[in-house]
Amino acid sequence: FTLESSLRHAIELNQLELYYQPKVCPNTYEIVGAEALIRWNHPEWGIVSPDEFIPLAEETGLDIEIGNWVKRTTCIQNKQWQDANLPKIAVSINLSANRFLEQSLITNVVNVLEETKLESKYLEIEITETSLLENEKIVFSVLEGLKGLGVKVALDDFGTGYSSLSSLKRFKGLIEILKIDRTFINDLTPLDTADSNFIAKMIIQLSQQLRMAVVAEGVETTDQLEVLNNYNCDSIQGYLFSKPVPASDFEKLLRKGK
Ligand code: G
Ligand code: G
Ligand code: NA
Ligand code: MN
Repeated sequence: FTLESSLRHAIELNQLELYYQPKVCPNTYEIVGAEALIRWNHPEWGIVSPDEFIPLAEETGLDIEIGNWVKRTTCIQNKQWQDANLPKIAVSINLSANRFLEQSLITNVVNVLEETKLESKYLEIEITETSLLENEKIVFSVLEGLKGLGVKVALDDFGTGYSSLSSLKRFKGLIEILKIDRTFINDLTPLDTADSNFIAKMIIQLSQQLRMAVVAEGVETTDQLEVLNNYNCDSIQGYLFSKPVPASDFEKLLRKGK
């Protein structure tokens, strides 16, 4: 109850903050994108992880307001970076299944892009497979709506769900980015013949065949980086390059370009 009533006031009290984690090219280290990740700065509890409050927000309906805030704040921030002549990158947001599977998402996104004057190609939406398992009509209608707008959808945590491969087949052309779950990246070895390497390599090749962009999540070591570079992975994200950081720190990274 305490958590819920505090969360209810978190937005108006300015306690929510977006951190940004860069996505970089494994070859040049150039920043090619970012993911926005929410944090709650509580005056007594300190920084609360979304793992702790997003489920509660979803149960109580508070995630509607939070989701709108995340979308709008990301677009405002990205436009601000662009207006400051920093390199133009797409920034992705995470949407829970309930926030993804509603027709109002489309009008919502249109309105936010119009208000913030951000071009649609600079906003991306990350969803997990759970979002794709619901009512087929709604799933297709939302995916097609976003595609029509030019907002790309990324399939997050790829490989961990129940129907990863069939999702790719059913939604071919509508989901344009694939994010390899970090459990597969953890297991990479410098040895090209290890079983774990085959899996990552296969996912990368698969995405290339399907003309999807592929991002490796959770890259923590230079060995992993090297392997992913050899496999021609488009971009990498992980502690090796940077943790998720506050906007001001991310801006410094972006200013350096790498
Ligand atoms: O950044 P971190 O590891 O703390 O994120 C933990 C989890 O919270 C991840 O699964 C991430 O996708 C999720 N998450 C982070 N930010 C948001 C957000 O703005 N909305 C939703 N729905 N989930 C988020
Ligand atoms: O579910 P999703 O993929 O959105 O979760 C992203 C989460 O992964 C964030 O909470 C982020 O903090 C975390 N993360 C990002 N890079 C790394 C990494 O290199 N290692 C680990 N263990 N977690 C990471
Ligand atoms: Na994500
Ligand atoms: Mn993920």
